[in-house]
Amino acid sequence: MYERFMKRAIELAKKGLGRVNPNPPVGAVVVKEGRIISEGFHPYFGGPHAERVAIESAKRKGEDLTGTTLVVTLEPCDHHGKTPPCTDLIIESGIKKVVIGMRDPNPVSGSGVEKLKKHGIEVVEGVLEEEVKKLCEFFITYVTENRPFIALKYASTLDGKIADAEGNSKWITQDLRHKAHEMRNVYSAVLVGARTVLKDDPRLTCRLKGGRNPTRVILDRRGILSGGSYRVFEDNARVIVFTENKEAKYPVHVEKVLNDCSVGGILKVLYEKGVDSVLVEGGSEVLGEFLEYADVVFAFYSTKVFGEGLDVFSGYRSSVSDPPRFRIVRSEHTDTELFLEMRPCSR
Ligand code: AOF
Ligand code: ZN
Repeated sequence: MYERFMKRAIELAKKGLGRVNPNPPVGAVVVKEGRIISEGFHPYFGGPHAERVAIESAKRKGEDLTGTTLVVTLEPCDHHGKTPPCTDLIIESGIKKVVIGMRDPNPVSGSGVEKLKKHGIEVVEGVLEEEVKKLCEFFITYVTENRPFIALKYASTLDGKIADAEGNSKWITQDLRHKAHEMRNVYSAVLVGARTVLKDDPRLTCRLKGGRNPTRVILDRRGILSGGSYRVFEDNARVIVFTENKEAKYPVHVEKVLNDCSVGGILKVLYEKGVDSVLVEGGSEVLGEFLEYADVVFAFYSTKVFGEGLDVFSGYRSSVSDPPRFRIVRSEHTDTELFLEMRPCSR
C-alpha cells in the first residue's frame, strides 16, 4: 500500500548519491488523502535532512499537515547533529503516521521510532526495506563496520587480461564506458596503484555532465611517483597518496599519508578521513590485494583475446578447493562486450 510512495522517496534519495557521503542518501514524501503534497531529499553533506525539506516545503505551500503521512526511506533521527532532530519537527507538525524503509543503523542517531510512538504517531516499518538497504549500502558499511564499502572495477579480455604483453590497457572495453563514469560520480574515492599512474597517466575524474570528481587515492608504497608530475595530481579533486617512503615528495595540495600500506592500514585511514566508499580500479596487483575485501565487483569483459598479458588479479593465489566465488546480480551486454555486477557468495 505504501510501496508506490516509498519508490518515489527512493528516487528522490538517489539525487543525493555522491553528494551526501558519508551521510546516507535519504528521500521523503508527505502524503495527504492518498496523494503526494510535498517532497524532499538530503541534498549534500551537512545539509538539511530529507524529512525537514519535505515538511518545510509543504508548509511553504500553506498545507495543513494535521493527519498526514510521512513516507521516508530512513528512520527519522532523534539527535542533535549538524541539524536538530527530525522527530521533534514531525511531532510538532501534526503528522499522524510515519512510514519508513529501514531503521537507522547509525548508533549515534537514537531511536526515532520509539520517540514517535511515544508521542502517539503510528509507525509502519520495513517498506521496500531491501531496496533501501541497497541504496544505503555505503552508509551501512561505514557506520556498522567502521570501514569504507569496497568495489573492484576492471576491464578484461575474454581470456582474463587487463593489459597486453607490453602493458597497454587503453580501450579494452568501450561500449559501456558511461557506467564507469557513473560509478566515479557516486563513489567517494577511486583508488589505483602507482604503476597504473606511471603507465596510463589517468585522470580518474568523472566526465559526466553535472558530475563530480571522486577523491583520488594513490597507493605508492615505495614512492616511485615522488617528484613527478601526473594528471592524477591535478588539483581538480582531492588527492591522497599512501606511501611507506618517508622521503617521498608530492605536490603541496596532495595529502601524503605515511602509513602501513596494507589493505587494512589503508582502510582504517580512509575511514578516519570520512571516506565511505572506494572504487578500486587497478592495476593488477592492487586488484589482487583487495580481492578478498570486495563488497562488489564490476567487471567489463571484451570478446578480444590477448593471450600473453597481465592477469586481472596478479599476485593472488587460490585453488580449486576453496576459491573466492561471486554471485552475478546484474548483467548487460552488447555484441562484443559484457558487463557483470557480482557480490561475494561468502557474504
Ligand atoms: C542525513 N540526511 O536526510 C537523514 C539523516 O550530522 P547530521 O545532523 O546531518 O546527521 C546525520 C545522521 O542523521 C545520519 O548519520 C543518519 O543517521 C541520520 N539521518 N541523515 O544525512 C537525512 N534523515
Ligand atoms: Zn534527521
